[in-house]
Amino acid sequence: MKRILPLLTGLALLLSGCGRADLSVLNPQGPVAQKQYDLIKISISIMALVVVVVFAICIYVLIRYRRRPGDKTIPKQVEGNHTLEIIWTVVPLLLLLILGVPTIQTVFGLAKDYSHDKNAIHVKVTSRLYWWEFEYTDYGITTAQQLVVPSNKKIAFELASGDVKHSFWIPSIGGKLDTNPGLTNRMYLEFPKEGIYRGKCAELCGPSHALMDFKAQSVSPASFDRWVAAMKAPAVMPADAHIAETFRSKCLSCHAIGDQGTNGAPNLTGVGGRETVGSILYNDVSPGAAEDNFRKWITDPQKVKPGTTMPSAADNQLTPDEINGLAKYLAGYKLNY
Ligand code: HEC
Ligand SMILES: [Cu+2]
Repeated sequence: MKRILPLLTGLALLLSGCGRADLSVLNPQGPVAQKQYDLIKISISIMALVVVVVFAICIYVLIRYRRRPGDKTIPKQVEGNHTLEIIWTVVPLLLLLILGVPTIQTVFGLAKDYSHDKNAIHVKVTSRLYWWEFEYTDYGITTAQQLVVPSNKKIAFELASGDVKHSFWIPSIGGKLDTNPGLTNRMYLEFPKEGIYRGKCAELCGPSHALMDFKAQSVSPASFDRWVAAMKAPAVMPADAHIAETFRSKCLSCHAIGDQGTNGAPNLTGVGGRETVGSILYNDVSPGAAEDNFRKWITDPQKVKPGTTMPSAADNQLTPDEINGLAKYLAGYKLNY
Protein backbone atom coordinates (compact mmCIF):
# COMPACT_ATOMS: atom_id res chain seq x y z
CA MET A 1 0.00 0.00 0.00
CA LYS A 2 2.84 2.36 0.89
CA ARG A 3 4.30 1.92 -2.56
CA ILE A 4 1.00 2.13 -4.36
CA LEU A 5 -0.19 5.31 -2.65
CA PRO A 6 2.10 7.75 -4.53
CA LEU A 7 1.16 6.01 -7.75
CA LEU A 8 -2.54 6.46 -7.06
CA THR A 9 -2.02 10.09 -6.05
CA GLY A 10 -0.08 10.70 -9.24
CA LEU A 11 -2.78 9.05 -11.27
CA ALA A 12 -5.48 11.14 -9.59
CA LEU A 13 -3.52 14.30 -10.43
CA LEU A 14 -2.97 13.11 -13.96
CA LEU A 15 -6.64 12.35 -14.43
CA SER A 16 -7.77 15.68 -12.99
CA GLY A 17 -7.59 17.06 -16.56
CA CYS A 18 -10.13 14.47 -17.69
CA GLY A 19 -13.54 15.77 -18.58
CA ARG A 20 -12.47 19.35 -19.31
CA ALA A 21 -14.51 20.56 -22.26
CA ASP A 22 -11.58 22.47 -23.77
CA LEU A 23 -9.04 19.69 -23.38
CA SER A 24 -10.44 16.22 -22.88
CA VAL A 25 -11.09 13.36 -25.24
CA LEU A 26 -13.63 12.21 -22.67
CA ASN A 27 -15.76 15.32 -23.17
CA PRO A 28 -16.12 15.59 -26.94
CA GLN A 29 -17.14 19.02 -28.30
CA GLY A 30 -17.60 18.16 -31.95
CA PRO A 31 -18.84 15.38 -34.23
CA VAL A 32 -15.35 14.06 -35.05
CA ALA A 33 -14.34 13.75 -31.40
CA GLN A 34 -17.79 12.31 -30.64
CA LYS A 35 -17.35 9.51 -33.17
CA GLN A 36 -13.87 8.78 -31.88
CA TYR A 37 -15.19 8.74 -28.32
CA ASP A 38 -17.98 6.33 -29.31
CA LEU A 39 -15.34 3.99 -30.72
CA ILE A 40 -13.35 4.21 -27.51
CA LYS A 41 -16.48 3.35 -25.52
CA ILE A 42 -17.45 0.37 -27.64
CA SER A 43 -13.96 -1.12 -27.70
CA ILE A 44 -13.41 -0.63 -23.98
CA SER A 45 -16.83 -2.16 -23.19
CA ILE A 46 -16.10 -5.23 -25.29
CA MET A 47 -12.65 -5.64 -23.81
CA ALA A 48 -13.98 -5.17 -20.29
CA LEU A 49 -16.70 -7.75 -20.94
CA VAL A 50 -14.11 -10.28 -22.17
CA VAL A 51 -11.85 -9.65 -19.19
CA VAL A 52 -14.71 -10.05 -16.70
CA VAL A 53 -16.08 -13.25 -18.26
CA VAL A 54 -12.66 -14.88 -18.74
CA PHE A 55 -11.52 -14.00 -15.23
CA ALA A 56 -14.80 -15.20 -13.72
CA ILE A 57 -14.57 -18.57 -15.47
CA CYS A 58 -10.89 -18.84 -14.60
CA ILE A 59 -11.42 -18.12 -10.91
CA TYR A 60 -14.42 -20.45 -10.75
CA VAL A 61 -12.42 -23.32 -12.30
CA LEU A 62 -9.42 -22.67 -10.06
CA ILE A 63 -11.56 -22.96 -6.93
CA ARG A 64 -14.05 -25.55 -7.98
CA TYR A 65 -11.55 -28.03 -9.41
CA ARG A 66 -8.55 -27.42 -7.17
CA ARG A 67 -6.71 -30.42 -5.73
CA ARG A 68 -8.17 -31.17 -2.32
CA PRO A 69 -6.09 -32.57 0.61
CA GLY A 70 -5.70 -36.34 0.29
CA ASP A 71 -6.96 -36.42 -3.26
CA LYS A 72 -4.48 -38.51 -5.27
CA THR A 73 -6.65 -39.37 -8.28
CA ILE A 74 -5.80 -38.13 -11.73
CA PRO A 75 -8.78 -36.19 -13.23
CA LYS A 76 -10.58 -37.57 -16.23
CA GLN A 77 -8.59 -36.64 -19.36
CA VAL A 78 -10.75 -34.93 -21.96
CA GLU A 79 -9.74 -34.05 -25.45
CA GLY A 80 -11.88 -32.20 -27.94
CA ASN A 81 -15.34 -30.91 -27.25
CA HIS A 82 -17.33 -29.74 -30.23
CA THR A 83 -19.76 -27.54 -28.35
CA LEU A 84 -17.00 -25.69 -26.47
CA GLU A 85 -14.86 -25.28 -29.53
CA ILE A 86 -17.73 -23.78 -31.48
CA ILE A 87 -18.53 -21.41 -28.62
CA TRP A 88 -14.99 -20.11 -28.28
CA THR A 89 -14.66 -19.61 -31.99
CA VAL A 90 -18.02 -18.00 -32.65
CA VAL A 91 -18.11 -15.65 -29.66
CA PRO A 92 -14.78 -13.90 -30.42
CA LEU A 93 -15.79 -13.76 -34.08
CA LEU A 94 -18.99 -11.96 -33.17
CA LEU A 95 -17.15 -9.63 -30.82
CA LEU A 96 -14.62 -8.80 -33.54
CA LEU A 97 -17.44 -8.03 -35.95
CA ILE A 98 -19.18 -5.76 -33.43
CA LEU A 99 -15.84 -4.00 -32.92
CA GLY A 100 -14.64 -4.06 -36.52
CA VAL A 101 -17.65 -2.87 -38.48
CA PRO A 102 -18.16 0.49 -36.72
CA THR A 103 -14.39 1.00 -36.45
CA ILE A 104 -13.86 0.65 -40.18
CA GLN A 105 -16.97 2.69 -40.94
CA THR A 106 -15.88 5.54 -38.66
CA VAL A 107 -12.23 5.52 -39.62
CA PHE A 108 -13.00 5.66 -43.33
CA GLY A 109 -15.79 8.18 -42.75
CA LEU A 110 -13.44 10.50 -40.88
CA ALA A 111 -10.88 10.22 -43.67
CA LYS A 112 -13.28 12.02 -46.02
CA ASP A 113 -11.36 14.61 -48.02
CA TYR A 114 -12.86 18.10 -48.02
CA SER A 115 -9.80 19.73 -49.56
CA HIS A 116 -11.69 20.51 -52.78
CA ASP A 117 -14.99 21.35 -51.10
CA LYS A 118 -15.91 24.97 -51.85
CA ASN A 119 -17.93 25.24 -48.64
CA ALA A 120 -15.09 24.14 -46.40
CA ILE A 121 -12.46 26.42 -44.88
CA HIS A 122 -9.00 25.32 -45.98
CA VAL A 123 -6.15 25.60 -43.53
CA LYS A 124 -2.59 24.57 -44.22
CA VAL A 125 -0.91 23.64 -40.96
CA THR A 126 2.86 23.64 -40.66
CA SER A 127 4.42 22.44 -37.43
CA ARG A 128 7.85 23.66 -36.40
CA LEU A 129 9.95 23.24 -33.29
CA TYR A 130 7.93 24.33 -31.16
CA TRP A 131 5.14 26.29 -32.77
CA TRP A 132 2.30 25.98 -35.26
CA GLU A 133 1.61 27.99 -38.38
CA PHE A 134 -1.87 28.22 -39.91
CA GLU A 135 -2.20 29.44 -43.47
CA TYR A 136 -5.68 30.17 -44.84
CA THR A 137 -5.22 29.47 -48.51
CA ASP A 138 -8.68 30.81 -49.45
CA TYR A 139 -7.93 34.20 -47.90
CA GLY A 140 -4.18 34.61 -48.31
CA ILE A 141 -3.58 35.10 -44.60
CA THR A 142 -1.32 33.37 -42.12
CA THR A 143 -1.49 33.20 -38.39
CA ALA A 144 0.27 31.16 -35.73
CA GLN A 145 -0.37 29.51 -32.39
CA GLN A 146 -4.05 30.39 -32.33
CA LEU A 147 -6.16 28.92 -35.07
CA VAL A 148 -9.38 30.90 -35.66
CA VAL A 149 -12.26 29.06 -37.34
CA PRO A 150 -15.96 29.71 -37.99
CA SER A 151 -18.30 27.44 -36.05
CA ASN A 152 -20.39 24.85 -37.89
CA LYS A 153 -18.20 24.67 -40.99
CA LYS A 154 -16.05 21.86 -42.22
CA ILE A 155 -12.44 22.82 -41.68
CA ALA A 156 -10.21 20.97 -44.14
CA PHE A 157 -6.66 20.72 -42.85
CA GLU A 158 -3.54 20.04 -44.87
CA LEU A 159 -0.88 19.00 -42.42
CA ALA A 160 2.87 19.04 -42.95
CA SER A 161 5.97 19.73 -40.94
CA GLY A 162 8.71 22.28 -41.51
CA ASP A 163 11.29 20.20 -39.65
CA VAL A 164 10.86 16.99 -37.66
CA LYS A 165 7.76 14.89 -37.20
CA HIS A 166 5.02 16.36 -34.99
CA SER A 167 1.38 15.44 -34.52
CA PHE A 168 -1.68 17.66 -34.67
CA TRP A 169 -4.27 17.03 -32.01
CA ILE A 170 -7.19 18.98 -30.51
CA PRO A 171 -8.36 16.39 -27.97
CA SER A 172 -11.92 17.63 -27.42
CA ILE A 173 -12.50 18.31 -31.15
CA GLY A 174 -10.67 15.42 -32.80
CA GLY A 175 -7.45 14.12 -34.23
CA LYS A 176 -4.71 13.18 -34.11
CA LEU A 177 -2.71 13.09 -37.29
CA ASP A 178 1.05 13.23 -37.82
CA THR A 179 2.67 16.14 -39.57
CA ASN A 180 5.63 14.94 -41.63
CA PRO A 181 8.31 16.86 -43.48
CA GLY A 182 7.71 16.73 -47.23
CA LEU A 183 4.41 14.90 -47.02
CA THR A 184 0.86 16.23 -46.76
CA ASN A 185 -1.74 14.55 -44.56
CA ARG A 186 -5.38 15.59 -44.78
CA MET A 187 -8.02 15.68 -42.11
CA TYR A 188 -11.21 17.57 -41.40
CA LEU A 189 -12.70 18.81 -38.14
CA GLU A 190 -15.88 20.60 -37.11
CA PHE A 191 -16.43 23.03 -34.27
CA PRO A 192 -20.18 23.28 -33.57
CA LYS A 193 -19.70 25.32 -30.38
CA GLU A 194 -17.91 28.62 -30.02
CA GLY A 195 -15.00 28.64 -27.62
CA ILE A 196 -11.27 28.16 -27.27
CA TYR A 197 -9.95 24.61 -27.37
CA ARG A 198 -6.47 23.47 -26.51
CA GLY A 199 -4.34 21.77 -29.11
CA LYS A 200 -1.30 19.62 -28.52
CA CYS A 201 1.69 18.23 -30.30
CA ALA A 202 1.29 14.48 -29.85
CA GLU A 203 4.63 13.28 -31.16
CA LEU A 204 7.77 13.58 -29.06
CA CYS A 205 9.85 16.09 -31.02
CA GLY A 206 12.41 17.65 -28.69
CA PRO A 207 13.00 19.17 -25.25
CA SER A 208 10.00 21.51 -25.45
CA HIS A 209 7.61 19.00 -26.97
CA ALA A 210 5.32 19.11 -23.93
CA LEU A 211 5.11 22.90 -24.30
CA MET A 212 4.23 22.79 -27.99
CA ASP A 213 0.57 23.68 -27.51
CA PHE A 214 -1.71 25.70 -29.71
CA LYS A 215 -5.26 27.00 -29.42
CA ALA A 216 -8.24 26.57 -31.68
CA GLN A 217 -10.77 29.36 -31.37
CA SER A 218 -14.18 28.77 -32.82
CA VAL A 219 -16.18 31.95 -33.46
CA SER A 220 -19.43 32.86 -35.23
CA PRO A 221 -19.18 33.09 -39.05
CA ALA A 222 -19.70 36.89 -38.90
CA SER A 223 -16.93 37.19 -36.34
CA PHE A 224 -14.69 35.03 -38.50
CA ASP A 225 -15.22 37.37 -41.47
CA ARG A 226 -14.28 40.32 -39.25
CA TRP A 227 -11.16 38.47 -38.17
CA VAL A 228 -10.14 37.80 -41.79
CA ALA A 229 -10.64 41.49 -42.64
CA ALA A 230 -8.63 42.57 -39.58
CA MET A 231 -5.83 40.17 -40.52
CA LYS A 232 -5.69 41.75 -43.97
CA ALA A 233 -5.70 45.33 -42.70
CA PRO A 234 -2.37 47.23 -42.73
CA ALA A 235 -0.02 46.29 -39.91
CA VAL A 236 -0.10 48.34 -36.73
CA MET A 237 3.46 49.30 -35.83
CA PRO A 238 4.55 50.57 -32.39
CA ALA A 239 3.53 54.20 -31.89
CA ASP A 240 6.92 55.13 -30.43
CA ALA A 241 9.38 55.72 -33.29
CA HIS A 242 12.35 54.14 -31.50
CA ILE A 243 10.39 51.03 -30.48
CA ALA A 244 9.05 50.79 -34.03
CA GLU A 245 12.58 50.90 -35.43
CA THR A 246 13.76 48.31 -32.89
CA PHE A 247 10.84 46.06 -33.76
CA ARG A 248 11.49 46.42 -37.46
CA SER A 249 15.21 45.73 -37.30
CA LYS A 250 15.33 43.09 -34.55
CA CYS A 251 12.03 41.25 -34.78
CA LEU A 252 10.62 41.56 -38.28
CA SER A 253 13.67 39.72 -39.63
CA CYS A 254 11.92 36.55 -38.45
CA HIS A 255 8.36 37.58 -37.66
CA ALA A 256 5.61 39.12 -39.75
CA ILE A 257 2.75 41.47 -38.89
CA GLY A 258 0.14 42.32 -41.49
CA ASP A 259 1.95 42.94 -44.76
CA GLN A 260 5.38 43.43 -43.16
CA GLY A 261 8.21 41.09 -42.25
CA THR A 262 8.61 37.41 -43.06
CA ASN A 263 6.84 34.29 -41.94
CA GLY A 264 9.91 32.45 -40.67
CA ALA A 265 8.58 32.63 -37.12
CA PRO A 266 5.05 32.95 -35.71
CA ASN A 267 3.02 35.66 -37.44
CA LEU A 268 2.42 38.31 -34.76
CA THR A 269 -0.62 40.10 -36.23
CA GLY A 270 -2.97 40.70 -33.28
CA VAL A 271 -0.71 38.70 -30.97
CA GLY A 272 -2.00 40.56 -27.87
CA GLY A 273 -5.41 38.98 -28.37
CA ARG A 274 -4.14 35.40 -28.19
CA GLU A 275 -4.86 33.38 -25.12
CA THR A 276 -1.17 32.73 -24.53
CA VAL A 277 2.33 33.97 -25.23
CA GLY A 278 4.63 31.32 -26.63
CA SER A 279 1.60 28.99 -26.52
CA ILE A 280 2.22 28.23 -22.86
CA LEU A 281 2.19 31.48 -20.81
CA TYR A 282 -1.49 32.20 -20.15
CA ASN A 283 -2.66 35.80 -20.44
CA ASP A 284 -6.02 35.50 -18.72
CA VAL A 285 -4.68 34.60 -15.26
CA SER A 286 -4.69 38.21 -14.01
CA PRO A 287 -5.01 41.73 -15.40
CA GLY A 288 -1.71 42.84 -16.87
CA ALA A 289 -0.50 39.26 -17.18
CA ALA A 290 -0.15 39.58 -20.95
CA GLU A 291 2.39 42.37 -20.70
CA ASP A 292 4.36 40.44 -18.07
CA ASN A 293 4.26 37.36 -20.28
CA PHE A 294 5.58 39.26 -23.30
CA ARG A 295 8.35 40.75 -21.15
CA LYS A 296 9.26 37.33 -19.82
CA TRP A 297 9.21 35.81 -23.30
CA ILE A 298 11.25 38.55 -25.01
CA THR A 299 13.79 38.62 -22.17
CA ASP A 300 14.58 34.90 -22.25
CA PRO A 301 12.52 32.62 -24.51
CA GLN A 302 14.93 29.73 -23.79
CA LYS A 303 13.83 29.82 -20.17
CA VAL A 304 10.20 29.40 -21.21
CA LYS A 305 10.79 26.96 -24.06
CA PRO A 306 14.19 25.26 -23.99
CA GLY A 307 15.47 24.67 -27.51
CA THR A 308 13.57 27.48 -29.22
CA THR A 309 15.49 29.39 -31.89
CA MET A 310 14.16 32.79 -30.85
CA PRO A 311 17.10 34.88 -29.54
CA SER A 312 17.07 36.33 -26.02
CA ALA A 313 17.04 40.05 -25.24
CA ALA A 314 20.76 39.77 -24.48
CA ASP A 315 21.45 38.23 -27.91
CA ASN A 316 19.27 40.91 -29.48
CA GLN A 317 21.02 43.63 -27.42
CA LEU A 318 17.75 45.06 -26.15
CA THR A 319 17.74 47.63 -23.33
CA PRO A 320 15.19 47.25 -20.50
CA ASP A 321 13.28 50.21 -21.97
CA GLU A 322 13.11 48.51 -25.34
CA ILE A 323 11.91 45.26 -23.74
CA ASN A 324 9.19 47.14 -21.87
CA GLY A 325 8.20 49.12 -24.95
CA LEU A 326 7.94 45.98 -27.09
CA ALA A 327 5.98 44.11 -24.39
CA LYS A 328 3.53 46.97 -24.04
CA TYR A 329 3.08 47.23 -27.80
CA LEU A 330 2.56 43.50 -28.31
CA ALA A 331 0.12 43.18 -25.38
CA GLY A 332 -1.92 46.04 -26.83
CA TYR A 333 -1.92 44.69 -30.39
CA LYS A 334 -5.37 43.10 -30.55
CA LEU A 335 -7.73 42.60 -33.45
CA ASN A 336 -11.43 43.39 -33.15
CA TYR A 337 -13.54 40.49 -34.32
C1 HEC B 1 15.77 34.28 -35.25
C2 HEC B 1 14.37 34.51 -35.43
C3 HEC B 1 13.63 35.33 -34.41
C4 HEC B 1 13.83 36.63 -34.05
C5 HEC B 1 14.93 37.59 -34.53
C6 HEC B 1 12.79 36.96 -33.13
N1 HEC B 1 11.98 35.91 -32.91
FE1 HEC B 1 10.27 35.89 -31.82
N2 HEC B 1 10.04 33.92 -32.19
C7 HEC B 1 10.85 33.16 -33.00
C8 HEC B 1 10.37 31.79 -33.00
C9 HEC B 1 11.00 30.63 -33.74
C10 HEC B 1 9.25 31.76 -32.15
C11 HEC B 1 8.40 30.56 -31.80
C12 HEC B 1 8.83 30.01 -30.48
C13 HEC B 1 8.00 28.86 -30.02
O1 HEC B 1 6.88 29.08 -29.56
O2 HEC B 1 8.49 27.74 -30.12
C14 HEC B 1 9.05 33.12 -31.68
C15 HEC B 1 7.99 33.50 -30.86
C16 HEC B 1 7.71 34.81 -30.51
C17 HEC B 1 6.54 35.23 -29.79
C18 HEC B 1 5.39 34.36 -29.33
C19 HEC B 1 4.25 34.41 -30.31
C20 HEC B 1 3.02 33.67 -29.85
O3 HEC B 1 1.95 33.88 -30.39
O4 HEC B 1 3.10 32.83 -28.98
C21 HEC B 1 6.66 36.57 -29.60
C22 HEC B 1 5.68 37.49 -28.89
C23 HEC B 1 7.90 36.97 -30.20
N3 HEC B 1 8.52 35.88 -30.76
C24 HEC B 1 8.39 38.27 -30.20
C25 HEC B 1 9.61 38.65 -30.74
C26 HEC B 1 10.15 39.98 -30.63
C27 HEC B 1 9.49 41.13 -29.91
C28 HEC B 1 11.34 39.95 -31.26
C29 HEC B 1 12.33 41.11 -31.43
C30 HEC B 1 12.89 41.59 -30.22
C31 HEC B 1 11.54 38.61 -31.80
N4 HEC B 1 10.47 37.86 -31.45
C32 HEC B 1 12.65 38.23 -32.54
C33 HEC B 1 11.92 33.61 -33.74
C34 HEC B 1 12.45 34.88 -33.68
CU1 LIG C 1 6.06 17.69 -30.43
